[in-house]
Amino acid sequence: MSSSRRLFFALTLPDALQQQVIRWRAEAFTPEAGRPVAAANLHLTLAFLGDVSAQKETALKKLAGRISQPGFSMVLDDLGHWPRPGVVWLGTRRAPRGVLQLAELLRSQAARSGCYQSPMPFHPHITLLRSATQPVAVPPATPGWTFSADAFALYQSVFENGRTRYHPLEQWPLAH
Ligand code: 2AM
Repeated sequence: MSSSRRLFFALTLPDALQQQVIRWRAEAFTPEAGRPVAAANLHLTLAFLGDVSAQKETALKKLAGRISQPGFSMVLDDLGHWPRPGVVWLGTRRAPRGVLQLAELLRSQAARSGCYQSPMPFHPHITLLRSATQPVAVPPATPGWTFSADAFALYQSVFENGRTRYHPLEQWPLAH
């Protein structure tokens, strides 16, 4: 019997940066602003795949393994609030070409493999708060962390015991 899993490609935040972000977040937002994403769940989605069969997952992993791209760095100097999905996010004012190229490639491979891709333009972001549907006082600036990406990963989204967790399934290096 074949089963499907809910998958996405993403950049992993290094542990130290996850900790810095959650410490800052606790000061920067009131508890009413939204529901904080757990430190271990902080990531930057490159391509959302939805529910994927085992066969399609194997094909997508093979395609991902053929990607040869240099790593890149980005300054996390942007913040925003999308009231409709109820998301407060951390991002960058100047997305490096590397992140746009990698996302474009993964998204076009996903589309060609039959995974629906949103027509909305890719906006690289790290979701900080969810259920943020009311107006939120967004701080004027971030500490301006630098995030260096030297790999990307395929994640499974698992909902168990009332919470969502993201499990890395496989990781591929970005060349130096
Ligand atoms: P979000 O953080 O902006 O909600 C796992 O759910 C990841 O995939 C999250 O980063 C989420 O983005 C993204 N995601 C979930 N559903 C999506 C969809 N339908 N289209 C694009 N991205 C989605």
